[in-house]
Formats: sequence, structure tokens, C-alpha cells
Amino acid sequence: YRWMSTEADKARAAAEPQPHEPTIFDKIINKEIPANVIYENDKVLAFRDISPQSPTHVLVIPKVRAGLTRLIRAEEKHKEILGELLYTASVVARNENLEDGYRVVINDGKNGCQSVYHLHLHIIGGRPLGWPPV
Ligand code: IU
Repeated sequence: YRWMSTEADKARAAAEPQPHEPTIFDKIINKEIPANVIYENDKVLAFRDISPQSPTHVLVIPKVRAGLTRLIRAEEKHKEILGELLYTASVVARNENLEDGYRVVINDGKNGCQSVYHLHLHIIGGRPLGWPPV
């Protein structure tokens, strides 16, 4: 139905919030809303996406966002957490048996179809993926 807006349309229409505005992911971190958590340490949380785009679809987020809404907003002080996030992607890929391949995605901003302004990595796998991502 051409009048129905897609998730991508909604993401593109959303305004970028202020750096410290809470998002739905803060509620997941604070256990105010449930999530299927598969990995956690003091710095990061990994949980299954509520709307999976593949057999494995995991989100990895920093527990302390420190104003990091988008990758393009990263500062020197975020270098350590950026490393933690990518390393966690590697741990998750191993735990999820993604040896055959997978993809790590950051949707950044309006044109990148970002809908939640708390930096997160998508780990997508469990099936052959196409290229390019549209
Ligand atoms: P995006 O890159 O900002 O578009 O990704 C946000 C993701 O968060 C998207 O894949 C949603 O399905 C997912 N998600 C979720 O897992 N749980 C939620 O409560 C909400 C979104 I809201």
C-alpha cells in the first residue's frame, strides 16, 4: 500500500533528538522494559532486535552513551567505548556461530535510516546477505 509509510520513511522523517534526551534503549538498560539480552558487561549490552531482519539480529549498545547519539558525533572521549562495541560484535558473532559470515551495521542519521538516537551496532547474520544494502 503506497500510502503506508515504511520503517525507513519513519526514520527519515524523525528529527534528531538532543544528545542527552533519553531513548527507548535507556529503558532497556535500566530494565524498565524487557529485552532478550544475550551478552552484558559493565560497559555494553547486547540484545535481540525486536524486529529481526535475519535469523540472527542483535543490537550492541553502550550502557553509558555519554552523548553519543550518532557515530558522526563521536569525540576523542568515545574512542574506548567504540572499541568495546566492535569487540563485543566479535564475541556475539562467535557465540551465535556466525562463522559463515554476517554484517555489522551502523545506521547513522536520517539518510542512514537511524530511528533510535543511542549509538548501536546491528549484527545481522544466519542467512546469505545481499549487497549493496539499499
Ligand atoms: P536503527 O538503526 O536506529 O534503525 O535501529 C533501531 C533498531 O532498534 C531497529 O532494528 C528496531 O527494530 C530495534 N528496536 C528494538 O529492538 N526494540 C525496541 O524497543 C525498539 C527498537 I523502539
